[in-house]
Amino acid sequence: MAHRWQNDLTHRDITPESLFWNRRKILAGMGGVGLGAIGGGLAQAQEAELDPNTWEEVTSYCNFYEFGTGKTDPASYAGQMTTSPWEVEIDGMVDNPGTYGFDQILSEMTLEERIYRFRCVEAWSMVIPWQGFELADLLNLAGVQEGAKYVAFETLLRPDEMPGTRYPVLDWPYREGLRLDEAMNPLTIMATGIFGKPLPNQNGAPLRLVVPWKYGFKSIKSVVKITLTDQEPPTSWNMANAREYGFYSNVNPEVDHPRWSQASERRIGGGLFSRRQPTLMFNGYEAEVASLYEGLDLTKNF
Ligand SMILES: Nc1nc2c(c(=O)[nH]1)N[C@H]1C(S)=C(S)[C@@H](COP(=O)(O)O)O[C@H]1N2
Ligand SMILES: [Mo]
Repeated sequence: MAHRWQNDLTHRDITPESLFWNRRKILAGMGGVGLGAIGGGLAQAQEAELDPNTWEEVTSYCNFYEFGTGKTDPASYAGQMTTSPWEVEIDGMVDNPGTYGFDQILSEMTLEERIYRFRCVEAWSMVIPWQGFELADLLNLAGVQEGAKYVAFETLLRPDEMPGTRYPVLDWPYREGLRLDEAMNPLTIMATGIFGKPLPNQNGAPLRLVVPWKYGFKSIKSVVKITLTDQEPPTSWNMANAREYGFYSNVNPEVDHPRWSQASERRIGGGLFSRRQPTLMFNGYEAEVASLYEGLDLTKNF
């Protein structure tokens, strides 16, 4: 599919480590001198957005509650999940309902790279180079029927391979949903890889949703079911705590979580240089998606 949007992150931003450290040194040298400090501050804010994360960071610090609630549980336990063969059931208001094999889906889709900011509702973030295809292309393959308004997603539920699902942490299977126009937005992708390699199990192999302007929990992993519907679908975190997690869950620095501020975020990685940076409206994708929410009170529809 042709690009219908402009990315401000490019391959260049997946910087070789040596260059990365040099850039940090250059920035460190800019701070603290009169007017220069202002320029340095601005440059630093921009850098903060573009700093890449490493394979190690992206694959070892994860949320995948089916394998436990600890950040390193997915990397420890998701290896047991069988991801081949893999089938995705597409049903509801579509012309071509049925079971689609992962390889069959891949053969129909054009893979491309998308380097996106990724912002968890817990106020940490990364920059991740995904490979995948636009969800719209898959939905068009299934043939969305007139009257469909929402897309519902479900994750695999296989308790013998997913130790976390033996506990009622969430109402399993993990469920998510989007409005149809959000699902059809060109920024919304189904990812099959990171850093040019197939998705590791802990990151949602073999196929997961990525919605870069929403909090990370909307980006449901290891998807086995996609349903087109005219009703807003129930979603796991909203079912667990509707006061804290809304259906929309758009990244918004002005609407705080009841228990913490969403105005800033901790960029994962960087060790000594680990720092907080301002959270951007719609995670920096305002130009692409703000129009989806025109006239909607984002404080109420959080
Ligand atoms: N099925 C499923 N999908 C999930 C989750 C989960 O626990 N189960 N966690 C979500 C949350 S809270 C985040 S922040 C992202 C984390 O993705 P990553 O581990 O690839 O960074 O996955 C989301 N998708
Ligand atoms: Mo998250």
